[in-house]
Amino acid sequence: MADKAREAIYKMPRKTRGIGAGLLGAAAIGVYGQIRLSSNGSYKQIQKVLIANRGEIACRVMRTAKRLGIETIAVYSDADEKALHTKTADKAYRIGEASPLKSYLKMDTILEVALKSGAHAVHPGYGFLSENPEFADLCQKNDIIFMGPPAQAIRDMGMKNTAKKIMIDAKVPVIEGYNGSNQDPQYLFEEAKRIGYPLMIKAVRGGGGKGMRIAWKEKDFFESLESAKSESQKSFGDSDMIMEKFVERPRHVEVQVFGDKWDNYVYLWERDCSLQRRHQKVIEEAPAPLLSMETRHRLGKAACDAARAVNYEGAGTVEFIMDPKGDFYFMEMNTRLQVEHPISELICGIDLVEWQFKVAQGEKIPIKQEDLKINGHAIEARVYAEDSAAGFMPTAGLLEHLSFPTNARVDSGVVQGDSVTVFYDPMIAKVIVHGADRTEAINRLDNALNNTHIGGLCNNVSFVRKCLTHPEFVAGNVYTDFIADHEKELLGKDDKPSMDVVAEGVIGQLLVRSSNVDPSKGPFYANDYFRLNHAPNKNVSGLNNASIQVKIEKDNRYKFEYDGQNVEAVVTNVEYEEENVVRFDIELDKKRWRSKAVQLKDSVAIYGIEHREWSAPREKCYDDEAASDASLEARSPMPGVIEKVLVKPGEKVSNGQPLIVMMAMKMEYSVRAKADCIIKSINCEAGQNVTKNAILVKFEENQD
Ligand SMILES: *[C@@H]1O[C@H](CO)[C@@H](O)[C@H](O)[C@H]1NC(C)=O
Ligand SMILES: *[C@@H]1O[C@H](CO)[C@@H](O)[C@H](O)[C@H]1NC(C)=O
Ligand SMILES: *[C@@H]1O[C@H](CO)[C@@H](O)[C@H](O)[C@H]1NC(C)=O
Ligand SMILES: *[C@@H]1O[C@H](CO)[C@@H](O)[C@H](O)[C@H]1NC(C)=O
Ligand SMILES: *[C@@H]1O[C@H](CO)[C@@H](O)[C@H](O)[C@H]1NC(C)=O
Ligand SMILES: CC(=O)N[C@H]1CO[C@H](CO)[C@@H](O)[C@@H]1O
Repeated sequence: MADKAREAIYKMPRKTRGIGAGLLGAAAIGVYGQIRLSSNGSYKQIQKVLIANRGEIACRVMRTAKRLGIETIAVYSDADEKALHTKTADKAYRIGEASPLKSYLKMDTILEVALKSGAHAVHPGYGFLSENPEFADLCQKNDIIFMGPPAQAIRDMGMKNTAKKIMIDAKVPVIEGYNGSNQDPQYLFEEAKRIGYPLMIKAVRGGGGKGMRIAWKEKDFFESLESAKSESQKSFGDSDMIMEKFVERPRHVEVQVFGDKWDNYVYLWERDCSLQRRHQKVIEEAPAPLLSMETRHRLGKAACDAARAVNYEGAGTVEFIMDPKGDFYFMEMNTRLQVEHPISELICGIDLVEWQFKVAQGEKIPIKQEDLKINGHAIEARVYAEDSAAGFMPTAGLLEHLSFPTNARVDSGVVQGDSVTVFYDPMIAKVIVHGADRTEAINRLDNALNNTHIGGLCNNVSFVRKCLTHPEFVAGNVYTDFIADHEKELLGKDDKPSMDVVAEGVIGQLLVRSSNVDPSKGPFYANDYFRLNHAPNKNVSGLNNASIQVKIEKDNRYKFEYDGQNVEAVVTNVEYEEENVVRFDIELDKKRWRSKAVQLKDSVAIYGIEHREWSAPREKCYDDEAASDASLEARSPMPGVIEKVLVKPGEKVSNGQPLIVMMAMKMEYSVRAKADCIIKSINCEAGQNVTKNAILVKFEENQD
């Protein structure tokens, strides 16, 4: 192909490019910007890809790359030297220290690795550099394909003001708000009055709920503004804010779109991601429940209009806010592959990462819009290391036990024995299922989560299951405040577990301990099991360390007392899987079920009717300050870095007032006063690392 012909195509208006290139034949495919050409000018495939990310998404991209015969290059920080993504790649390069700023966000270092390793393309995953136009440019300048949209599309969509303007021009529906350059707080306050409350204050460069706050009432305005600004400054190096009317009972509905270099755009239907906590998604499903096909097509078309308006290429997501009437408004476009992309893959029967490779190589989108049918229903649950009951605080620590269901798709970047660290997102896995319809998908996911066993680390598996099986969720009545509105049912503590739960706990402890009687004897478990019969009275720990005395009689009959009642359970089919894992059937009160017990370092985890860890107790995930006197001190609820100290010794503070701002796992958290009091001393300073439970502030007793 003569250079002149290529030049000609390149200069054609975008809309006609496809036609021009079509006339000139296949050899012309490799002409635009980033596409690599072999020396004779013919089109060259991506044969080696560097994944500029970590964790589950790095592993997920590698899976498709390997299937396509593409060589994979990983980069890793010191904290990830032994991580799954590092081990999975064909080659891996260290890029720096654990902190993202010193590794996964270092553009030059990553580019250097790409050049050194001969990568043809860089896949940025999500987060980190995925929506950084400078990085996209940098790759392009160095003749490396950036597997995302053109830098300009990232820029347009990254600046919320610009994005909104482009959407208005493209006739995509948007919502009322303030998007000006005057950032004077008093001016913003006046604008907020005009828009009305509740009001959303968002970082211009924000995303993923970072740098965003809702001011419910006028009196919250300045605190919310300050907090959003500081988080934005931290995350994006920019603190300009926009404000919007906050739609009550809104749904978060987003559309997966795809564009190629040939002016083709398709939508892969919508996802409902309404179930959120801390503005971050917990459960996502596709398609969105209770929408008419007519609305679905309108959404899809609006999303393609949005993508076309910025000359989008590759995988992207257009997010809409939808009111109960089904009217929707453009929120933002995420110019990358999303965390929840698998549910779209499942209902469309495609591999989005494969499409990314194709489109990045200059190929056309392989399927036409009219052939993209919705097949069944898919749901994804995000399994996090977090303490759902304690304000969804992220946790960190060792995954002492980890086993995943075999009847679901599980995208994860960790294995048993790995740690969840404070440096990165605390997501452990995404558990994804597909069903013929929504009901079937819900049941499958509940079952899959029942078989997602995590031991030694606080996690939200039980919480997610409660959401999933909540009657309102089952009915499809989802909206973004769902979790907050149903907090009581979803997070309420059951002080008194059922007899069944206690029975599996008690028996599981005995069985798993007996397997550890003498490990040197090898797996002759029957013997150990028998030994219990010679010492019929055993104490195990019950709830809150109460001791429960268990009598073991002939025929594997276990007797104990609970809550004033005599309990008698029969245990059968005991199977030791590994040295620390035992499965068994329990028969109690004409009921029979199977349970699993795992011996952890300081406790026994039971996965049966419930997932529960029995003492000798580890530290609780987060002290709800029962242990400390909230009127005398404020403690750090998690390990993290002190961001800002807002008070001084001698200062009088009132109940609820923020005292300290800290960052942990990329989230900002305010430590607040739990009573009216006077500050006695500040026991930390900005920039300092603190451990969980560290005393941050001490109070004097307030005399008035
Ligand atoms: C802000 O939004 C209005 C419409 O609501 C639009 O006319 C204006 O151009 C936007 N300004 C900026 C700076 O994006
Ligand atoms: C239970 O006992 C352990 C020591 O065996 C102790 O560390 C822990 O604080 C106790 N927990 C409760 C709730 O009493
Ligand atoms: C075992 O449990 C019984 C009954 O709860 C209690 O009286 C006894 O003190 C316990 N023994 C030990 C060693 O904890
Ligand atoms: C969860 O799994 C356990 C054991 O595998 C089983 O006994 C229990 O019935 C299951 N619960 C649900 C709701 O599926
Ligand atoms: C503080 O924590 C960071 C990570 O948050 C870690 O890299 C650093 O070594 C810690 N510094 C100190 C003094 O403990
Ligand atoms: C270990 C842990 O934090 N589990 C939480 C998961 O969610 C449930 C809510 O259903 C909480 O009660 C648990 O504390």
